[in-house]
Amino acid sequence: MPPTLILRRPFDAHLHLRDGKVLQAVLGETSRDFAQAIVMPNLVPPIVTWRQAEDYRARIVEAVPRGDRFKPLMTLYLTERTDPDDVAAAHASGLVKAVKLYPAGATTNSSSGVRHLERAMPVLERMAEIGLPLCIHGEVTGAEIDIFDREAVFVETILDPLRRRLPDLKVTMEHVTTADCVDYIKEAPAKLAGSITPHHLIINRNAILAGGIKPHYYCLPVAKRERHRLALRAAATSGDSRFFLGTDSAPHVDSMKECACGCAGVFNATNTLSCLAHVFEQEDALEKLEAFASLHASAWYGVPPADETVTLMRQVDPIGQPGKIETGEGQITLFDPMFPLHWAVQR
Ligand code: OTD
Ligand code: ZN
Ligand code: ZN
Repeated sequence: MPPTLILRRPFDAHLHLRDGKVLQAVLGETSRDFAQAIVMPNLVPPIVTWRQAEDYRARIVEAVPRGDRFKPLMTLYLTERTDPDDVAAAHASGLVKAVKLYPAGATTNSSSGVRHLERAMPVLERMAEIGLPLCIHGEVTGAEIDIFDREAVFVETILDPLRRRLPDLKVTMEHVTTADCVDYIKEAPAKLAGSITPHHLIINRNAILAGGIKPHYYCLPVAKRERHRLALRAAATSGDSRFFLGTDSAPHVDSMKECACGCAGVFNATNTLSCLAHVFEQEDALEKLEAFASLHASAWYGVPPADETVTLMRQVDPIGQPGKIETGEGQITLFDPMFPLHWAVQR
């Protein structure tokens, strides 16, 4: 019998599903392995209201391939005009599990995001009262700040003051990429957690730039130096419940990435579990994988973990990977970890 891992079906705490043909093409890549996911609201135009989230959820549910059981957990995109009552009602209905803060201009489809945090304070105060988590794309946007420093500067100049002002607000720092942010989360007394992507556990910034420019490794926050990657691996495999999987699987068709101004995003849904098993095995922490991928985020968002399980087996030969998936709008390239994967999800 080959080495086998049985996990509760995982929880992806940060997922981009898009809409239309791309939604149809990518959803099965997640629903095949995952029981549930926190779905990002950065469509064009974004999902801002309860009503929009309800309609988007219906489109996702409609697109789930037959035979898969998948629960989309919805978020609202915070703007300076968001109505606190609408947010509270969407939360009370059970539909919305978090609100997402994109500093305007920080990442893909963030132009409707927040320019002056002060203007969003009434919503944030209400969220602190009702216990609704805020998910944050934690990067400052000022052109004067080096792109590799934008997360660390955000933690110091925005996140820390916000948490001091609203200590009851539950905050998820999304896609943590720096040792600075890992340390900040570990030191926080409460109400703060961080999601970590598979790709930030695997690549450092050399993957993007050394030996030629590799657009499929470009995402935001951009991958950092090796010491940061090692800090992320230590956090993910530590068993600390404040760190959990958020894949940030962010599909873009190849023509949008392989060009003079390619957009940010790594599509990894298809091989996330194989990549994670590889990383956790390397770190001698396979027994911590279920907590990271399936349990910590469920507890944080107050959603029961899945009853069903998923089984991974370590096979001698590398698993076959598609490389690209087809959509009605072009091909999407799958994240290539640059090493052979041996953990196969049993289907
Ligand atoms: N990062 N791309 C996208 C989102 C994320 O910041 C993120 O959450 C996207 O394409 O939506 C990316 O690089
Ligand atoms: Zn983000
Ligand atoms: Zn994202």
